[in-house]
Amino acid sequence: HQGHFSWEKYLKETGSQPAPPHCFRQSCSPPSNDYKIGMKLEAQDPRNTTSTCIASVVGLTGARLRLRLDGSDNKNDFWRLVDSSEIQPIGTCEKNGGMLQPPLGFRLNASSWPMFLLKTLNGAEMAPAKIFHKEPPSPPQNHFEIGMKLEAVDRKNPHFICPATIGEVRGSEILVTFDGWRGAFDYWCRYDSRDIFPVGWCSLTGDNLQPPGTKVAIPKSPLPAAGIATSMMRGPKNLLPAVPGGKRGKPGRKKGQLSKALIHQ
Ligand code: MLY
Repeated sequence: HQGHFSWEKYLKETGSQPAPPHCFRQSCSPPSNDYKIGMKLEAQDPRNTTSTCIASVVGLTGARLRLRLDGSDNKNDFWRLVDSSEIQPIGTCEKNGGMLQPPLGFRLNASSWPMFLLKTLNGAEMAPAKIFHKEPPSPPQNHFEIGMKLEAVDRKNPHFICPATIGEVRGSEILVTFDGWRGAFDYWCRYDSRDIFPVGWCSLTGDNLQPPGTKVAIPKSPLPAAGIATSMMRGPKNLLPAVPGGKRGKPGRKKGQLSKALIHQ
C-alpha cells in the first residue's frame, strides 16, 4: 500500500540524500504495534495537554494508533506512536496521584463525568502494560542539513505521512517542507519531533507513505553529481530556494503572503 512510490528511484531522480537515522528521535528498529481496535488507555488530551483522559484505539496504522477520547466526538481523532510518552496504561494517572479528566468538548454535562468514567471503564478491554514502549531518547544535537530527505507527518492532515525535505535549519529547529506541495503544509519543529521519520520508516512499519504532491515539479538532476551540487547550493543565504518553487514558510510572514498560504492545496 505504498502506491508506486519508490524512495530508491526518487532519491536517484532528485539527486538527494536521506537524513541519516541518528538525526531522529525514533527507534532504529521500529516498535511492534500489538494494540487492537477497541483497547482503552490513558492519553494526554491534545487540546488540553495538562489533562489525562481515557482514549480508545479506533485504528492502527504502522507503529501508530488512531485514538479517540472517550466522551468526545469523532471529529477530533489524533494519532500517536506506540512508543509515545503521551500514552500510558489505565491506572497510571491514579497511581501518580492524578485524576482522569473529561476531554475538552465533553459531550455530556460536566457533573455526569464520574458516572460516565465508571461506565466507560466497566468491562473495557484495557491495553496491557506490556504493549507500551518506552519513548526513545532524543539525539544530543541537531544533525539535520538542508536538502536531506525524510518522511514527515502532515500536521494539517495527521493521518498522512509524506516524503519531505529539510528546507532550513536554525539552532534546534528545522523547516519540514513537503515534496511536490507549494508550502501551505510546511512547518517548523524541533529536530527531536516525534512527527518526523527516516526514509524507509513507513515501509518498515507498514504505515502508508503518501506519494509526493504534483503541484510543484521536483527538480530532476541528470547526474548524481549535479544533485549534490544542487543541495550544496541550498545553503543558508544563497542562490537556490530551499524548496522547489521557493516558498520557505518562515515563521512570521511578510505582508501579502497570508492569502497565498491559505489557498486550498
Ligand atoms: N488539501 C488536500 C490534502 C493535501 C494533503 C497534502 N499533504 C499530503 C502534504 C486535499 O484536501 O485533498
